[in-house]
Amino acid sequence: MKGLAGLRVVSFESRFSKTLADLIRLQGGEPLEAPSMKEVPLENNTHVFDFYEKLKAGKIDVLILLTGVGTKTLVEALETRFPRETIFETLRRQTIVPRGPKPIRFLKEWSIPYALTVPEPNTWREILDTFDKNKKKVPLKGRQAAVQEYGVANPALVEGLEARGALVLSVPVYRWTLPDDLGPLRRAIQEILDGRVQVVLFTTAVQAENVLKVAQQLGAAERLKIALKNVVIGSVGPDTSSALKEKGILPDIEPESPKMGPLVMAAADKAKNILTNKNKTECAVELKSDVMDLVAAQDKLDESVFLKACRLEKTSTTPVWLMRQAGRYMKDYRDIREKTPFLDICKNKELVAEITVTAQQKIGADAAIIFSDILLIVECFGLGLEYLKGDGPSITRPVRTAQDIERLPEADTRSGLKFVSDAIRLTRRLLKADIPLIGFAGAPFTVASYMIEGGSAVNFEKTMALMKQNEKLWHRLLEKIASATIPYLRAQMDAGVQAIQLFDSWVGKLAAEDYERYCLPHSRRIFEALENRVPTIHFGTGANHLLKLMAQAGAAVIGVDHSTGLNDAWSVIGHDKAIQGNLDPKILLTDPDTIRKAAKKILAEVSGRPGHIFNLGHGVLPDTPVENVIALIQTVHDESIAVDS
Ligand code: 1CP
Repeated sequence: MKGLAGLRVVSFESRFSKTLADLIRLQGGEPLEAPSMKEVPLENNTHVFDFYEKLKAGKIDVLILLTGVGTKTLVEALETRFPRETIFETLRRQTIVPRGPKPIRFLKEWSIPYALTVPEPNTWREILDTFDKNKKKVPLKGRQAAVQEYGVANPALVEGLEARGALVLSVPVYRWTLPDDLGPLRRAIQEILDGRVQVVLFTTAVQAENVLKVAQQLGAAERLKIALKNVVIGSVGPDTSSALKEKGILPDIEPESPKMGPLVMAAADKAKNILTNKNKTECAVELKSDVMDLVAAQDKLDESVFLKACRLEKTSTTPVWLMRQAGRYMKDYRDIREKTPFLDICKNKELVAEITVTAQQKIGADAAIIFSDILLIVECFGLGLEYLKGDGPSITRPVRTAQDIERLPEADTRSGLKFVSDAIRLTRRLLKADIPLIGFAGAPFTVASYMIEGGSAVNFEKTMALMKQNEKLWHRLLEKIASATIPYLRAQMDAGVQAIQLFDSWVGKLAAEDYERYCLPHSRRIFEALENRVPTIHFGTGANHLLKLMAQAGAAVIGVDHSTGLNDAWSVIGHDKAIQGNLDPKILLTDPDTIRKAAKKILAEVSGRPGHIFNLGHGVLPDTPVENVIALIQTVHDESIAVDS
């Protein structure tokens, strides 16, 4: 009798998925292939190249290497453009601080000296202690530090370095991300939760993280960990096993040789015994769950016209939603606003959910955007934020001087903006199952402009002055904003949004070369950190001259305003990206006939090319009649041009 006969075996392997499935079949098992990773080409590691340019130019004072794999991958990425020896020569001239034995092993192999040794257990605390003890040898105050990250960022370390006066450049190195098609992985998770899987096989360390990430999107990460206790867990080798243990998943099987063949043999040999013991010892957890529904709901969302268009797939009708669709033009909102100050509304999940859902339903939009504001993050920096009726936002203590920026605390957006995640969870439950919910944040430039100007601006004089007069300080500010925005957006994804929009509303004020130098790296860092977990949209106004550069920041969809034709914009950003736009919001102040004509013109221009999300060129204006908005949405749905391929 073959060892895996009668057992259903999940494999998370990606590249060699078929091979592993065959090995499982050879042992009589039924394989469930659930690829959980996608390789990111090394040459796409843009952060690495930006960092290397600075390194060569002598702009990095100290380089901290956090992991062995990351160090190796960093060099491999650089090798796609530069000869190995040149890279080593450059590195030999640097002050390098490796965190522990793994990066040291590579440095020794490559004959690259390092300045300090960090004692065990090599956490961020020991790294900071080591710097404290070696202030003379490797000072941090006023120096530029670069931190190589692999997989996850290390905010505690960055914060500690900044507290010691260093400027910190994070250098994330990526090799893997989630696969484009998450369907098989989601189904495998569902089967595990439903108790229909007996064995799961992990063949690399990254899989543990990715599987839990996807389970989390389904709201089932904790339940998955519990369900896995009833399943035989096979791990290919020690690195994978320690990644699993770190996540609270205990491997049952690890073969002597870390390869797929021996892993399957070991599973065939031991799985049945382990299963018998598990069923005896661990009281079978209640496995019937509502995850089936969660997965079905996720499938429904994935098939929505909005998300299909984000993925450049054909849709039956052109999806449409409107920026500021839940704002002051709507009586339902004004009634609530009469009684409650704006910030109080934003912090009340019931009101947020009500406003978001009512607006989407009333106008029939194909997506909802969570009711919130791009400036709430400013409160987490302790700057004081007010919304005065009719006057827009006002920041009580704007940042203007070096001291103001140095003093900005590390903003803890996960707890400071927890109310946004709470509101997202509630809104998700109240929205119709096939209506995606969009989360958002302001892009670093636009948020910085409010922080510097103290409120809405016309010419952005103070912002421009800071940018041009003190580049280091400018980058420090934008880095701080980006560092706060990343966990904020991750929290929104964890809470259940299906897409993210980054508003860079005022970035069009910048010349292209300034955008590229002062803003692009920070926006790009945010998109990269989101790792394509959901589709991303990148929007700016008056930014025609920046579209090509904005597209390089990494969003899947580019939002364009009404000052350009969609096809022209598309040819600049490339047809591998979806496009969102672009009716002039002033048209909505006219009458239904005029609106219909204008909408049809845009639809005719796009003529059914997949990947168009209809929207305005900017937000709905406060004086817009709601009937006009309804007429617009209706027209887009009725007049969509479906093209057969
Ligand atoms: O449906 C929705 O879109 C509502 C949710 C939402 C969003 C996505 C609000 C509610 N604000 C935003 C984003 C936002 N906030 C942006 C980016 C979009 C854009 O460019 O319009 C910007 C620049 C802000 C900043 C802001 N907040 C302004 C603009 C001020 C300026 O400089 O011109 C204003 C007026 C606010 C307050 C605000 N935010 C949202 C509402 C409904 C209001 C009005 C508050 C009130 O009722 O008094």
